[in-house]
Amino acid sequence: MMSAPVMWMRGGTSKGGYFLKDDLPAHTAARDAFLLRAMGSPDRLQIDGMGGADPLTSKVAVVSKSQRPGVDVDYLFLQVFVDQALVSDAQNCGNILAGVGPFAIERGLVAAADGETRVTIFMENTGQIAVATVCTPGGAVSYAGDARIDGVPGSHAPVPLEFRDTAGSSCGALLPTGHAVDVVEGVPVTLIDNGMPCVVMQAADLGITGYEDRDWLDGNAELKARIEAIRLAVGERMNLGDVQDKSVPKIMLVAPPRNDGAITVRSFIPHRAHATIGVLGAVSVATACLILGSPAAAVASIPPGARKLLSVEHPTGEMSCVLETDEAGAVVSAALLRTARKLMDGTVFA
Ligand code: NQM
Repeated sequence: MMSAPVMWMRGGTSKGGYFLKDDLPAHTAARDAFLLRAMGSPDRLQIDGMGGADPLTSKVAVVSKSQRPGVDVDYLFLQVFVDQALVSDAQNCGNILAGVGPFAIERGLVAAADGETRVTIFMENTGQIAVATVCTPGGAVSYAGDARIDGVPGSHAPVPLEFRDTAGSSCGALLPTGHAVDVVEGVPVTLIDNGMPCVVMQAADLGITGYEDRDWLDGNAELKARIEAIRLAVGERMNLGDVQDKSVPKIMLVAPPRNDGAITVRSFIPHRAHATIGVLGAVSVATACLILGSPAAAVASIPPGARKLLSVEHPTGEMSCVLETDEAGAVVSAALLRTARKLMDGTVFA
């Protein structure tokens, strides 16, 4: 039996194990075998492990002090599949990212200032930078505060996240095919990557309203088969290769907003419906809303000005993205509010 020190944390609307890189096996195959056993995968219930029987609670952050100039820590995100023996680094995760700053301070990788501490994070999955601001009154992390995010009960300390260079994070370009619209399996879609590779299409084109709840979406085998066919068809075109065993691209089904937001989204990540929406997924969908002629732009309600607050409505509320655009209307940065909470600090056995 192997064991490793770990902190279990909620990051945004996700939950997982946060490890120091040096505390995990150095070789990828050994590391992945350890994480599968720690989470209890493959098993639908993850009964023999720490995972929560949901892709949103079967996540891992691997954190180390960075050698890069101007960067505090390196963060590798790993998705541990629930019912398959797969661990994937082919996607990033902006929700788990919310816990990385607090974790790095708690483990002594970053010195805390009195008040708040900005932590610059290199996201290894995509080679890009995020800046998280962590509440550190008296030089110690505080998780208590007044910030609320939909999908998480109660209020917690705010963890604002800023992204500056997310376009083409995994696909090499914001629009990997160079088109605002491609038609795949008869459905008009935008293939886009502003931090997360996404296939954005109108829910109505799949015969649903886009206002259904997670359980209904998860129970609809016909819909799921249709979107999986679209997903498999676009992998190569998005420069992601064969995506059969990958958790990207994500599927985003959009509809007009109902609660004064910019757009409504139901996302598949990619085989289960998301309870809310991913952080970088939301940034990518919000960016798609600004692409003229796209299926998202056709149903979105966009505020004027170079700095836009876009509220992305999801199954259990909304996520507000602040997008900065340049003179040409291209998105140059994105910011969002998340919260995080330390749940347990100890040793996991596998
Ligand atoms: O898009 C789920 C989540 C995510 C990813 C997923 C995320 C992001 O909500 O940045 O946060 O899309 O698999 O944690």
